[in-house]
Amino acid sequence: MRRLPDDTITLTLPSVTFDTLFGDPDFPVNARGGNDTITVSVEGMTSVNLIGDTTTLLDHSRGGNDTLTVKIAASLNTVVVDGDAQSMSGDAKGGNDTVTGDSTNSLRNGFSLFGDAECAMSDHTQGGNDTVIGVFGGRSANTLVGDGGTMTGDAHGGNDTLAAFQANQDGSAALYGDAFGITDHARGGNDTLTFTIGSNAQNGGGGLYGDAGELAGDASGGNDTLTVVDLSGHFNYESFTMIGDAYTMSGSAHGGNDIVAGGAYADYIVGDALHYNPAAPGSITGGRDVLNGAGGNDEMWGGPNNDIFVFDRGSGQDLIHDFNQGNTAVGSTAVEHDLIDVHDYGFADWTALKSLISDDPSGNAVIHLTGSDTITLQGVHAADLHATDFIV
Ligand SMILES: [Ca+2]
Ligand SMILES: [Ca+2]
Ligand SMILES: [Ca+2]
Ligand SMILES: [Ca+2]
Repeated sequence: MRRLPDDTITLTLPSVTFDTLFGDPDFPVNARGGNDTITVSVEGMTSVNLIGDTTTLLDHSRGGNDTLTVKIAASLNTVVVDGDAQSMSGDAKGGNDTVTGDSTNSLRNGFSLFGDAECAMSDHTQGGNDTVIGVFGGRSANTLVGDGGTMTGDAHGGNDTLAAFQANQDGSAALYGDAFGITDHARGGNDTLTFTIGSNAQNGGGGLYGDAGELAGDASGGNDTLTVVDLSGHFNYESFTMIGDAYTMSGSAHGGNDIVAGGAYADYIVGDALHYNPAAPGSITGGRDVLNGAGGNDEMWGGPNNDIFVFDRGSGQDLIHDFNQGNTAVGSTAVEHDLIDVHDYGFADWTALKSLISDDPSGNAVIHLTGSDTITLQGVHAADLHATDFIV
């Protein structure tokens, strides 16, 4: 396999530029891209597409391990960065890239960062294990994707690390561990997604999707870890939708076993998906997820399969929508057994906890953990709960 040279390129693009830049512009089929380091500064009203290797990785081509950085100043820039290519097909493999967008001190600059390819990853393609970093501030909406725009065929997503950092007052980001859409027999990787709220943040938030916007066909989600870290130390408006697999699961999609840990705000915390369109009753299966909304009044859905809902001191007034009912949501008749972990509250035993559970006027069980922390179980009566439903 021909190996292309390693390049180091640093350049500044002036205002009003429309450019596509490649790490390996002349890329013969079945070559291996160089390990390139490319740093681009953009000044304003610039549209740039920075690509670590080439337009399309075909056949047995391999992307290099590239370090791509775009620094964004002024305002109204459009930035798309691909760790490897715009699309990948055949048996192509993406490299293990580090892709960074930084618009900290600028206004209205949205960037889209992809660990592998912004368009399709098809056939037997394999995404690399990439690090995708987005740092932003002024009124921008940003997108970080671990692998590609879409994954079809037998494509496999890499095991990626996605890190969004809100360094300034306003801004949001959507993080997808693998792709916007995954279908056929494609599989998501095991990804780590983190959104950090910086000390200057005031308004923002976003969506963290362990795998994709939609998992369809016979696609499978990976085992992902989603976390919000709050360094602001004071209460602002930041709200997150955090989903272990995908916003929508359809057909015969399968959820992975995910860990979802929210921030100090009112979040949506979801193990598998928010919406299900099964091809037949029970054709969709969920993973065994661990969900922790942390502070704020959170809404939680474990989805199908046996999930664990964890509550630590200061968890707020939370609502579990589908305790032991996630399989029903996809039309499965399999018995499901979710658990509620309240170990952090230090109750002596089940008897002590049971005395704090009663029905609200609508007949939903409410667990009164403290004067300010409660868990409401939608559609479950207090009398239906047992010691085996809890980790005390
Ligand atoms: Ca890559
Ligand atoms: Ca991935
Ligand atoms: Ca997942
Ligand atoms: Ca689940």
